[in-house]
Amino acid sequence: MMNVRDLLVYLVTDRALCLGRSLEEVVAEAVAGGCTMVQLREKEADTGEFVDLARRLHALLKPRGVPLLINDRVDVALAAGVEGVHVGQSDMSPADVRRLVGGSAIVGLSVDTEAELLAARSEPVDYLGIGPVYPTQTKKDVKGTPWGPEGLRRAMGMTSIPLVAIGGVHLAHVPAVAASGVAGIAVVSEICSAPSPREAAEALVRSMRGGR
Ligand code: TZP
Ligand code: MG
Repeated sequence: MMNVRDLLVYLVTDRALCLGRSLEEVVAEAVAGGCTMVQLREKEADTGEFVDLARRLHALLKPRGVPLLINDRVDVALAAGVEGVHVGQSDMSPADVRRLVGGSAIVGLSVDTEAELLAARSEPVDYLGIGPVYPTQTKKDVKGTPWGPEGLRRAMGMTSIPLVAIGGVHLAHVPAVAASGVAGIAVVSEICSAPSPREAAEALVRSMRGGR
């Protein structure tokens, strides 16, 4: 079972944005800085490479108690024995994912629009990734207009599934995003491309906790 607190500062990986550093290095730093969950997102890797990467990250994360999710690929998640899977609207349905991974795995779903958010309310998922919150260069095929903090606040009134805000979230946005009541933020570039992923994660965690 997922602990909602694990959603607080959620790192979604993109190797191309790691400034030449290895993914293991960036993830280890992010977790040292307090990042609470990690999603391995690989759009180009061959299956064998994807599973190897997942195993290596899992070996690093499991002893630290940080859940690892796999983007899209249930088979990769099962092979590597990680904590869960995150799917988008055109991937395997959450119900099929749930049947394959079982009741105790973490399953997340992306929602881009209000219609998707409403439809997701009956899905067997642990959280919804809602985005984009702000414009982003990291994902080119995002649908809909950015939600903004006001949109997130409205979304909070439309579902009881925990929400994680994704897309264009940078440190300066965190107070407004956190004030909307979402359970967490998910970031790619703010951590992967930071000069110090550890310090970037620390700052995000501190700000999500209200600057304390
Ligand atoms: N899904 C919706 S927006 C996005 C994903 C994977 C990219 C977010 O990247 P960044 O760099 O945090 O804007
Ligand atoms: Mg997908």
